[in-house]
Amino acid sequence: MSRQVYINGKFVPSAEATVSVFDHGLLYGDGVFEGLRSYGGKVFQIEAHVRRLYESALAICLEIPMSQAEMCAAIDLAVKTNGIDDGYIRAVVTRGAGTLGLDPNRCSNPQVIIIADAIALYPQELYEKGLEIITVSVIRNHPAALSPRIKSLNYLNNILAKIEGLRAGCIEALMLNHKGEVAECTGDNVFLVRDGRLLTPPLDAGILSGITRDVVVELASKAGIEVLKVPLTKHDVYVADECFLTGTAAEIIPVVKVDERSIGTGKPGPMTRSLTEKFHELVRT
Ligand code: PXG
Repeated sequence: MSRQVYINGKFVPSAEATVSVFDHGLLYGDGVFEGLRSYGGKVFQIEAHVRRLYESALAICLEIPMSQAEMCAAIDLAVKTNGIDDGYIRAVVTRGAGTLGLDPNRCSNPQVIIIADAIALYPQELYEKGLEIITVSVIRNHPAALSPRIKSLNYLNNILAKIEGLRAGCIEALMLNHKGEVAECTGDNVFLVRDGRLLTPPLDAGILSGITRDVVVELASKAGIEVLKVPLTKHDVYVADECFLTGTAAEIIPVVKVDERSIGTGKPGPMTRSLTEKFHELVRT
């Protein structure tokens, strides 16, 4: 179905929504993005996503030519204009067209793009049975080289990890950081359950500050579950009672096997199930 795509303040049919081949977003991955989701026509955690988009932009010295409130309104409008209930929204800001050189000061026209579309969900079977993942050799970007907290248009680090995972038959891949600690998956944050407590790597493990991660931490805390943001090793994963991933697209998805080792009982565990129920309740209200 042809979508109306927001580009620089206007809605145009998707075929006409184009950017220049001189855009530094294309030439260098110089730009930032967000992936959001709508439930029943309402965009979930819109302020948090827009805030992270502006923080990513700030970190790469990219000035977005509209306010956060205007961005929220434009995202809402993109969902309404396309008549979307349960959908996926991609907000992109590129550095804009410049010269064939790195200098961002030669780009004067950042492009603001919002695409609202249907959501492509993981098969339901994966939620019931759980995922099998592997640890890949590609480590997460060193924070001193390119902070994983920036959701930039350069996702090659994650794509290389995803390729390695896919070639091993896994749709998600576990990435370690430069210290060998557990960081995150290619598009999802990681949680473990051990002795009734919830464990997840801290931000300084070099990960994206996931919005679903924050929501899950809050749901768990409200339910009286102790949550620890602590450095984790592969060993911690292997001996965990439960493991699950969180992300805008995946929501909460159980992991039952890591590097060919069964996690816990080898089936989605009770805390994963209970947090998933709470998450579904939250997004449906
Ligand atoms: N880590 C990374 C590297 C991500 O890219 C997450 C964690 C989870 O963050 P949120 O804020 O979504 O809970 C992400 C987000 C896609 C897709 O199309 C990927 C993400 C989000 C939406 C869609 O694969 N990644």
